[in-house]
Amino acid sequence: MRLRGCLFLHGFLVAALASLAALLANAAIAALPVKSELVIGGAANTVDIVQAGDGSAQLYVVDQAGRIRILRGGALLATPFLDISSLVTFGGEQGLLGVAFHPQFASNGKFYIDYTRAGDGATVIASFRVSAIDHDRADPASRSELLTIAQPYANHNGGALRFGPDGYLYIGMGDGGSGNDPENRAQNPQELLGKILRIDVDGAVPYAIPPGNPFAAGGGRREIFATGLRNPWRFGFDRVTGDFYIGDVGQNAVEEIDFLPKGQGAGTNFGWRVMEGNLCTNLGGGPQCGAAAFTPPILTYDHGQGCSVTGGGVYRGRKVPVLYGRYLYADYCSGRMWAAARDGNGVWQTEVLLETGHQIGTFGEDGDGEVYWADLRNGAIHRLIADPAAPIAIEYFNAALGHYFLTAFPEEAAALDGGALAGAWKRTGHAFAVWSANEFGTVDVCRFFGKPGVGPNSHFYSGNPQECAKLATSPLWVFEAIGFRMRMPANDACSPPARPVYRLYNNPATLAQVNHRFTVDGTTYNAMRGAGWIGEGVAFCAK
Ligand SMILES: [Ca+2]
Repeated sequence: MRLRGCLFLHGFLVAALASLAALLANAAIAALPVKSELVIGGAANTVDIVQAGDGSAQLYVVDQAGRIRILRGGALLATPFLDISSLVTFGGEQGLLGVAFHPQFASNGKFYIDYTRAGDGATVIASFRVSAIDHDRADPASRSELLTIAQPYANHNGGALRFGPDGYLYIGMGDGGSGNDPENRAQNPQELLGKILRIDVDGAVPYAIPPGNPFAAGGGRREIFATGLRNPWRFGFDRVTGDFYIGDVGQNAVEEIDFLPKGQGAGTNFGWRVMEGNLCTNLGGGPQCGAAAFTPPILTYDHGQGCSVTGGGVYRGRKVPVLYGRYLYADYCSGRMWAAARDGNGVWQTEVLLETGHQIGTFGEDGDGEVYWADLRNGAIHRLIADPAAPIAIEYFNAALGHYFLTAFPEEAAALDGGALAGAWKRTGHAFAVWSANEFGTVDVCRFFGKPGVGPNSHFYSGNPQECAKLATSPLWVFEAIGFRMRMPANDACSPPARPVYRLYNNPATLAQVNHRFTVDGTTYNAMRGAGWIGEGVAFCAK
């Protein structure tokens, strides 16, 4: 018995779900159980929040006016880590705009900044070293300019700065400013404006060109990595997968998130100024709108929902398990924050996570992957936390047993986390929200495990009462508990905002090796299918 295809819906249940769907259509959106809490106020003009990757718990907070301050133990150190305010033109979209710490910062003390300089407002990429005698201070005398880029207008300076998984420094450059890229710079390979640049800060002084850059051998500026961007204000790499997410600010109509899988995308053209998001601008100046030469965004929203996108990162922390693997981004004007992920068909799905009411100018991550965001205007720094009142099902894996397990019982999770139960159970990071017992339209999910020595080496969950009854009388399975409550899918789909929980089983040689996994993460579902597991579609719908 492999339980393949044994999730079935009986007629009465389908009918009940259909009438339920009508009822629920006008119900309040059930958001993810995530809240935001204030970390600290008074950090003025925060445009970047970065950790140094050196194992320390502190964060470096960038003040657009030209200072970097250390946030440690819930307070900002009084003396700035770096103060270059005298070197910076500050105001509007100008100032100190980004910082990135060298991947070997712990040993070489190097970090890099992006600012618009005093006088002409040109972009400068410069490196610094931490002080040899005081690690809470940068050495101002260590400043070394790597790259200077003239800015024809005051706006659209980009400013994002991050090291990629390839060890190269990625630099976000806006199209130079004004409106509609009047000199068509983003499509011009002889211009550094309107691009993502990529340089090798270790290969030469001041830098070398990575051989994979599209114009490394000629045809355009050698620093260019990707083209056709309007104002890539914030971008970031997924610390687990290495995938690259770019928030590119739109003109008057559409905001967009662009995406490149790890190690791919050198030479990608993201379309501006021929396209704004998925729209044709009719400005011309490059390939035809909609041409295959352009890589479209994975996510867009129009100006009914905001006016300026702030790209974030993929949540990889532990404190908000339901966000694990989700890409977070926000709008500066509306304060709306979204969480996005690919479903089991590989299609990007997004949902509103929070209505913050704040002018979100940046996201940041600490060393543990916990996510912070800042209000650019009032200086407040916040972080995302789980709503402790909302139940979730947490996934564990026992590597020795090759066995996945889900629990929504807090006492059981505490016992597993504490090592009180046999075997080395570890959280996978994956989790999903479950419904409370009294929530309308939900069903009990029964939980079974394979009878030792007889049944599969697996835990199994079902929201189908007939299936629960069948397993209860099977010699192969032992009933454990009603694990949690879920809604059931209709035609293998969940009615948003409920999200599908996919079921997989491996393809074993013997019954004893059968193992099941239930995951809300579409990327994981597809990756496991690619690795030979058998996908069984949507088992139930998480809150
Ligand atoms: Ca674009």
